[in-house]
Amino acid sequence: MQPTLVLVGRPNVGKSTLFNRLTQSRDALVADFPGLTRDRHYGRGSFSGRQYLVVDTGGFEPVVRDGIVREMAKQTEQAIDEADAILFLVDYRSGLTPLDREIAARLRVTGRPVWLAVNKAEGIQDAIAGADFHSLGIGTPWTISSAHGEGVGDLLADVLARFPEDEPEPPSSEPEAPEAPRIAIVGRPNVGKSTLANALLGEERMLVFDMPGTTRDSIPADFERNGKRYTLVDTAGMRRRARVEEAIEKFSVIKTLKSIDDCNVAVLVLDALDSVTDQDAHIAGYILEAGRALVVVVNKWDGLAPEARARVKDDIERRLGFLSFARTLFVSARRGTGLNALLPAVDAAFRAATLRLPTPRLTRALLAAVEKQNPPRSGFSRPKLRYAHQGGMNPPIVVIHGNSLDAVPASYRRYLEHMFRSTFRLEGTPLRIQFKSSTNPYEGRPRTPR
Ligand SMILES: Nc1nc2c(ncn2[C@@H]2O[C@H](COP(=O)(O)OP(=O)(O)OP(=O)(O)O)[C@@H](O)[C@H]2O)c(=O)[nH]1
Ligand SMILES: [Mg+2]
Repeated sequence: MQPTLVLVGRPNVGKSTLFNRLTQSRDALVADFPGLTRDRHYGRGSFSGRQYLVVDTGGFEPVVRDGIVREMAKQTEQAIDEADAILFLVDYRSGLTPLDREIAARLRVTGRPVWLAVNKAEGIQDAIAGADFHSLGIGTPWTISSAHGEGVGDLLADVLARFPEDEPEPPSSEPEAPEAPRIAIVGRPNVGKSTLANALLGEERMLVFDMPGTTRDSIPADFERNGKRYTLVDTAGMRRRARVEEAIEKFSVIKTLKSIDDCNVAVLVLDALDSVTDQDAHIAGYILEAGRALVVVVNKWDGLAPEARARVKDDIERRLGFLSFARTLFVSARRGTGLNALLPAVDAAFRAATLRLPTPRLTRALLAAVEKQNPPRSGFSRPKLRYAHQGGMNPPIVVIHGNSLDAVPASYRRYLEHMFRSTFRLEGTPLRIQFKSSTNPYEGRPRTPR
C-alpha cells in the first residue's frame, strides 16, 4: 500500500521544510512542465523504492491561536482522520511548549500511529534532543533536521516499515497490461461526477460508494459496454443515485489522490459554469504527477452561451496547457449529450498508456528524430543518443541510452517526446523520457527510484 503521511505541529516547527524534503524526488520528475502549478500541501514521494503521499497541514493553522484543539482548521482535522501515519513535529530549539502538549493530547485520541520528530536538532545527540519531549507521551522521540536531512531517512524507514509493501513490479522489459481499464472519475465537489458515473454504469445500477463503514476502502464497480469490460474505482463524493442532488459533497484531496494512484485512466470532470479553478488545476497536476492516462470532461456544457463557451475553452488552454496530451470532451452528464465519446476516449488513452514499445521500433524512431534534428552542442561535446528501450508503462517510460546525455536541454526532450507521440500515436497519456549516459560516473550505482 501507499501510505499517507500527515505532518502536524505548531507554526514554524519546520513542517514545510520537511514536506519539501520528502517530496523532492517527485518534484524533479515533473519539473519541466510549463504552466504546472504545484499544490504545496499535498505531494508524493518515494524512499528506497517505497511510494507515499505527504500532507503538510501548514497554512491550515487556526486564526485564533488559543484553544488550538478545538479551533484546528477543518482540513487539518480531515487530514488527521484520513492519515495512515502522523509525523508530529516539535522544535528542539524552542523546547517543549503548551501548544505541543495540546496537539499531543489531540493526536493521542485519534488512535492513528504517531511518530514524534524533534526538529532543528542538527548535530545534537538523540538523548539530549529528546530529553524534554518524552513527557508528551508519544513514545520515543526521533531526532531530525528537516533543513539538513539528518535523521529523516531513519525516521522514514521506520514509518514505512509499518505498512505492507506492494507486490514487486514485474521486470520492466515485459510489463503486463491489465485487461480492463480502471477508471477514476475525479474533480471538485458538485461538478457532476456522480451523474457521470451513473450515466456510465446505467440507470438501474445503484452506486453504493458512501455506505457507512466503507469510506476508507475503495469499492470498485465492474461494468461492460460494447463487449468491453471496465472497472470504476471509488472516487470521493460518489453517492447513491437518489442522493445525487443532495447537499454539497465532502471533498477529500487524500481520497482523490488515492483513487488517481489506483486507476489506469483518470476522468477529470470540470464544471463549465465555473470554468477552470485553482483546485481543478491542482487535481490536474496530481494526475500528471502520477503519470496517469487522462480524459478531460467539461460538464454542464448545455447551459452555456457561445461567448461563455469560448471563454471556457480559452481558460482550459491557458491554465491546463500541460494536459494537451489528453482529449477534452464537452458534455452534459444529466442530458446524456456528448457521452458517447467518453468510453472511446478512455479506450484510446488506455491503449496509449499500456502500449508495448519494442526496442527496435523505439530506437528507429529515436534515430529518425536525431537525423531530422541533432541535439545542440554543449561545451566541447554533443550529446550522442544511441538507442532507446521501454522502461515502464502507464505511464510509458522511454529510456534513452547514449553519451553526455546530461547536456540534453529541456527543449530537445520535448522535441523527442513530440516525435515519439506522433510515431506511436500516444494520445491521452503522459510520456516520460529518461536519459542514461554510459559516460555517467554514477552509472551502475543504485539510483533513487521513482
Ligand atoms: N536550523 C534549522 N532550521 C530549520 C529546520 N527546519 C526548518 N527550519 C527553519 O524554521 C523556519 C520555519 O520552517 P517552516 O518549514 O516554514 O515551518 P512550518 O512548520 O511549515 O511553519 P508554518 O507553516 O508557519 O506552521 C524556517 O526559517 C526554516 O528554515 C531545521 O531542521 N534546522
Ligand atoms: Mg508551513
